[in-house]
Amino acid sequence: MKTALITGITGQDGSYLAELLLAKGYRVVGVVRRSSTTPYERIAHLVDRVELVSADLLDQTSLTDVVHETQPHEIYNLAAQSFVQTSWTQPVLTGEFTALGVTRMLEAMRKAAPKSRFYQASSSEQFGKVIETPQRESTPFYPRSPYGVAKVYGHWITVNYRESFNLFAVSGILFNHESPRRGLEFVTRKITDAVARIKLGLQHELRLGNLEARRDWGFAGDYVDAMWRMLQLDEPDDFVIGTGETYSVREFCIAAFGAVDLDYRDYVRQDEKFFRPAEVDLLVADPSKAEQKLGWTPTVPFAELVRMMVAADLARYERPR
Ligand code: NAP
Ligand code: G4F
Repeated sequence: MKTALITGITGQDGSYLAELLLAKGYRVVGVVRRSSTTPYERIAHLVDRVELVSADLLDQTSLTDVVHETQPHEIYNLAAQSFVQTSWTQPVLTGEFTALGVTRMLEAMRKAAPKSRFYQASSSEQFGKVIETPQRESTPFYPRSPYGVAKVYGHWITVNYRESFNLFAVSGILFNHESPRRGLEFVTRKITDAVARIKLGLQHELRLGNLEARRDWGFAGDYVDAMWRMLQLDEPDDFVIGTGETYSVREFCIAAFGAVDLDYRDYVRQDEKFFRPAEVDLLVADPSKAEQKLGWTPTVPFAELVRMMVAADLARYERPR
């Protein structure tokens, strides 16, 4: 039986990845950070089947100990301060978690389990003010936020440890991926949650920032499968993962409100508070390398993703009524 260690198991991707690996027969060990409460809502249905161990991206000793004791075949480093907007108000913390946290995990693996295979959660935010469209593995990085800068560091330190120490370490440059488990502060979930509340008379307007930003949005369940495929290769390599389609925040609103027969123009208001100091205007992936070398293709088109998220939020609010 293979063992997988997942940092960030309580997050959106961690929960889908744990499901996938359990279905494949893995022993799954998840890193959680110490808290006075146990907010494991995304993995509540899995806690009997996974092992949870305590460690923190800020603490080298705890990370090295966990890797030493677990001796994982595969390490998925998903933990991060992942909300771009917060990276401007907490830039140093974001750098500690999202950049140096990667080095700490790589050091833990190098010292305690050098034969393990390491996946780093890189991001399309690294492309930022894009140099070319669509973005592929060779596209130069131009990050536009402290988060994006931290992810560029995490990406290159992973490449560097692979080349310096001959570790099996790869970066997946993943474009935005969403689901009913997406955090409520991210724009897609903020919209689908508001659509459900408005439809049920619990809310009357939705305040958003830049409606013209374009993203390549896919389904998170598909993207964790790509992570796993990367760690099954004969040779470590980095991949762009996305759908190859791009839509604006406005188009997401049209689809989400349209799913419950509402017109977004009656409810959406723009608010300066949600604009960013520097924006990423356009992201769209060229996933052809992943298609060819991983045999990976996305299975959930944009319209279906939006409908899935709206339906899940409606069901969530309707349940207690
Ligand atoms: P998420 O839902 O925000 O989950 C983040 C996870 O990191 C949570 O489990 C969180 O634990 C954990 N974490 C944060 N700080 C930690 C610390 N100091 N020590 C230990 N754990 C810590 O993020 P996601 O959407 O699943 O994304 C997973 C990864 O992929 C992240 O690295 C993100 O930056 C990257 N990424 C995401 C996307 C996307 O579209 N979703 C695209 C590209 C890359 P708590 O539950 O305790 O907060
Ligand atoms: O949903 P978002 O906050 O996601 P963003 O910034 O693209 O980052 C997400 O995807 C990255 C991959 O590219 C990940 F690495 C990262 O961890 C995260 O998962 O914002 C999407 C777009 C932005 O252009 C933002 O300006 O939506 C725009 N937007 C407009 N109004 C808003 C809002 N974003 C948020 N969060 N809230 C708004 O009210």
